[in-house]
Amino acid sequence: MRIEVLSIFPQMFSEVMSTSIIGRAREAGILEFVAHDLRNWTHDLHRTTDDECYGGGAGQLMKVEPVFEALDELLGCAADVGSAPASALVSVPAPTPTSAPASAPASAPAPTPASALASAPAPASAPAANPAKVVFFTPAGQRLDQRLVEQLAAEPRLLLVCGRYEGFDERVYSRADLCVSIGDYILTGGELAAMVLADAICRLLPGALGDATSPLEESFSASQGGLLEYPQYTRPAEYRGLAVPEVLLGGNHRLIAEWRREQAIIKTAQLRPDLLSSADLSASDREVLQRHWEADS
Ligand code: 6GU
Repeated sequence: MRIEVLSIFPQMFSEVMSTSIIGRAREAGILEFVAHDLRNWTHDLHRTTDDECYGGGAGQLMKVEPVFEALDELLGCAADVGSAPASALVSVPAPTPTSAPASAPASAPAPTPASALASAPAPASAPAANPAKVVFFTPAGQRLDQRLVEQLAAEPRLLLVCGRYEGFDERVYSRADLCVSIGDYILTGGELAAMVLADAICRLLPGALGDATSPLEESFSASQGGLLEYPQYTRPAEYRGLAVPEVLLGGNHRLIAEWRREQAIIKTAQLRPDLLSSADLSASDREVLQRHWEADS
């Protein structure tokens, strides 16, 4: 899968997109990532991407032209973005096992040297043959949840457009396939939201996590019927009077599976009862829930 971002702060992505599971997924070629600097599609000396609001009001808006021109180029051109002028890219190269120590400056705001781009491996599928789904980040977007993450993780190519200031000129949204928000609060820009989405997607990509079954087991995943995950424990079996439930210490896998399902239901009822209405519950799950409510009342 290929994820591209369009931002006036492409360097914000360097560390997050090079660390831990995401970094390894990029090294392994499971995830391709490119951060594009929106300022490369400006035409004035100051590389202006914002302007004041028509009709008055505080704050600046993201201008419409750089976004349109960037999308024209990134979506429309026959050539891969890697063959675009180096000045039009701030690529965040995949980390290599031999890469510089963590204390070395992350890829600087300055454009990536052409040599780094030239040496980057050719993407598995050129974007021209790989139409992107264009996602804008805005507090007015569709609320991100695991279901949406799963849908987007199935796309071959995403182009994530991040705004700053008070948002975008409304006309840019005519270029959006989807607008996404990560919650009911206001961030200073869409970059962190884009990283949240990229992180949540990356761990679903086949091979990204060591244990292939783990993304299926946790909270919110469709395979868990939309419940919170059951409680988990590791050694020691008792710590400061806090004991690991007995059933987990025995090796009876059927009993353990039953206990876990029951705990997932009870935990969801206690902490996120709103999830129960859309959860996929069997008749015996409903009995567990009934017993929990009776015991609780
Ligand atoms: Cl996507 N952008 C901004 N600026 N604020 C947000 C958000 C996005 N999602 C929640 N708050």
